[in-house]
Amino acid sequence: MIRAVTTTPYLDQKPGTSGLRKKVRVFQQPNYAENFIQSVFDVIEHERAGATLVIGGDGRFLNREVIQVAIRMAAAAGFARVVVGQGGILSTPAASNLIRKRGALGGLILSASHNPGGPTEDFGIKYNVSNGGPAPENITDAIYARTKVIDTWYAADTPDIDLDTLGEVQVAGMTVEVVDPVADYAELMETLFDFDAIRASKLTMAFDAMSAVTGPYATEILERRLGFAPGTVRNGTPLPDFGGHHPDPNLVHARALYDTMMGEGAPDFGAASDGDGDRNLIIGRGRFVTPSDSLAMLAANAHLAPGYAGGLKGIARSMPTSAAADRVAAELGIPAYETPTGWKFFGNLLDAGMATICGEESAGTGSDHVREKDGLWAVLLWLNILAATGKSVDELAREHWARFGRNYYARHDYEGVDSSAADTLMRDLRGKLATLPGTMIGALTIAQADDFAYTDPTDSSTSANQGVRILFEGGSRVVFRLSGTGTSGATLRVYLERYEPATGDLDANTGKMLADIVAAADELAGIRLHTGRSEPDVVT
Ligand code: VG1
Ligand code: CO
Repeated sequence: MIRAVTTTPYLDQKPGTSGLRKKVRVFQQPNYAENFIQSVFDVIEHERAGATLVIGGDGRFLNREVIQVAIRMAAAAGFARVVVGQGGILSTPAASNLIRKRGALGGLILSASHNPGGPTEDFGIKYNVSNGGPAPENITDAIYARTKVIDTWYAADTPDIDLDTLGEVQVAGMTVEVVDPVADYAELMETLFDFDAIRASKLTMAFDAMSAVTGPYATEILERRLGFAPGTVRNGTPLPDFGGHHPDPNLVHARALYDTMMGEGAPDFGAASDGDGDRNLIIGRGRFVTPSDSLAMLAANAHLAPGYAGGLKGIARSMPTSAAADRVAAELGIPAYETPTGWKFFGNLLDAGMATICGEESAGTGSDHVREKDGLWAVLLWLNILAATGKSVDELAREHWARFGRNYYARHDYEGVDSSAADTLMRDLRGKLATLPGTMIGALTIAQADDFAYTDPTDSSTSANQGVRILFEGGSRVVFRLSGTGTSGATLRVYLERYEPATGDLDANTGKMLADIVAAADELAGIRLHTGRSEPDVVT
């Protein structure tokens, strides 16, 4: 039997950079999750009959409850099959892979990614389309429009299913298949990388799963299949509140890993991932690699892995990501693309075969093997490169800079800023962009200042207001934008970059190298003035 439940719209269900993210207590309001899921199903009304839907999440608080709701609603919506990860678990890249492998219409990924979890923290729902990637803006806009007028949601009147037992069950005429969340993903990784060479290299490593979704994936792939020592994977059990930690693999929240890698007796290689498994932090023994540099170094060496032996078609990066990858693309003689922040903008380039590797400064790297960024993929590509070259991370980094020059880079985040103060800051900045070119700030001359707009080369769709860029003469720059993934107040992100040519100072302190750009950023945007903050909350 199908239940039709009358509801009223919530007006705050606009998907952000990566799906709908809110506090758990917001999701616990009557009909809140149901309204959003029904809005997704309404937008795909003409395609869903007889189709397959993938469902899974990062195991955070509310994961199981919302999965049960989504299964009942999918049955009412006419789906023929739901494929769900055992225990409700699917990392974001594993979900992307399953959607592609099963020819699914799409998937619901339940995660707030790098945001903390637990009863007082964050939850999220994201819809991915049939290529395995996040729904593009025309679809997220349609979902949002639907949430504003929705009046009914539908669900099969059935009990919860057993999410922990592998196999198939029927829910009101729909098949629900509970699958091993790791198996297909691990198999895909074996096709891309030389597992034998990694095993034979006798490299040592530490992987911090941050009590989030990558635990089971990393344990299976690193410890079981690649033979890394037991205990290589730390915090390997997914917990609903991530052990009370912030599952964001950066130098602040993955501090313990950083200390291990900088300390006595550090292993060769260190890495961490985030809540839903799509990010990666890379630290070699004694050498932190910025995500922007990691993208460039992976692209420069990808041909050493079997999956990329034929070379790359192109490299794409988000606008705030440093230009290090562009230099690699130029040398390889392949196109470089600059997209707005968020993985949804890479999907068309990957589908069209225009780019092979993509990345973001926020610790996201991936390729055309799925349509999401992929934390463990980046770790395995690094391991493959280390095994193939016999070099250390530090050696590879130094050689890279000696060849391409170095893009010193940092991101300063001001979190929990009053929203109207943040809006005023951005508005004032946008208001003066036209007057900036040619002016000097300290010793820096502004060459160009604009608000980044993107036209997708495959379908000509446009996205405006994607972040303010101030480009200085000589290749340095500062970028300002407001986060689209936060759940309280505003987060101002200030991206700082300075290019030092191969003949320049390649082993300097990043803070020192960026000091004049930091000062210029404050002078340009009035950060102290508007936010009352003298220091960022997080520097990555
Ligand atoms: C942030 C990052 C962005 C990333 C997004 C989703 O967005 O800056 O690069 O794609 O998170 O990543 P924002 O709008 O807060 O800057 V995840 O791992 O949270 O899905
Ligand atoms: Co994530």
